[in-house]
Amino acid sequence: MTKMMLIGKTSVGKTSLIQALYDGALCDKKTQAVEYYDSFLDLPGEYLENPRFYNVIVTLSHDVDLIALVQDVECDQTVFPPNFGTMFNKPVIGIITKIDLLKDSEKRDRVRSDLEQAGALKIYEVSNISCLGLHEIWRLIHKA
Ligand SMILES: Nc1nc2c(ncn2[C@@H]2O[C@H](COP(=O)(O)OP(=O)(O)OP(=O)(O)O)[C@@H](O)[C@H]2O)c(=O)[nH]1
Ligand SMILES: [Mg+2]
Repeated sequence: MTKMMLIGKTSVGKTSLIQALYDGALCDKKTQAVEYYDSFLDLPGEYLENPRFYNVIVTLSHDVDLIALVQDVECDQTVFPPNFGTMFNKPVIGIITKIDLLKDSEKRDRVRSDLEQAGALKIYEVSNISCLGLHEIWRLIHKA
């Protein structure tokens, strides 16, 4: 099974994504510490928001196979610096969450472009509410 690290700012829906995949419920509490859950390594948003923690993220990345940069579709300003993904010696993908809230496709395109500039090679769109796109994430994890 592929191990995936989820990196994204607070409240983008990282923990909810894991919960939606495993038990269908959305998350109702913020992540306080690094948490391992089956194939996922879930980080509190603060690890990305404060560059002081970048070295911790890089160290944790040694334990995983895949890095996912997570941003929600409503996000107006990215917190991923350009080429952020080059810090890792691992493949990097992007996940756009809360796609159920999409009203303006230009916004989605902007988020897509943010993730591409940060270094995401492929981008997935998901909703943890409608479950749209979750099967693709599941397939990534279960790829041999
Ligand atoms: N509309 C919508 N809301 C979502 C979705 N996923 C998560 N949420 C909501 O977004 C909020 C934050 O979700 P979390 O999963 O806790 O976010 P997080 O990225 O783990 O946040 P931190 O643990 O603070 O880093 C919760 O109120 C969720 O109900 C989604 O796909 N669509
Ligand atoms: Mg969380």
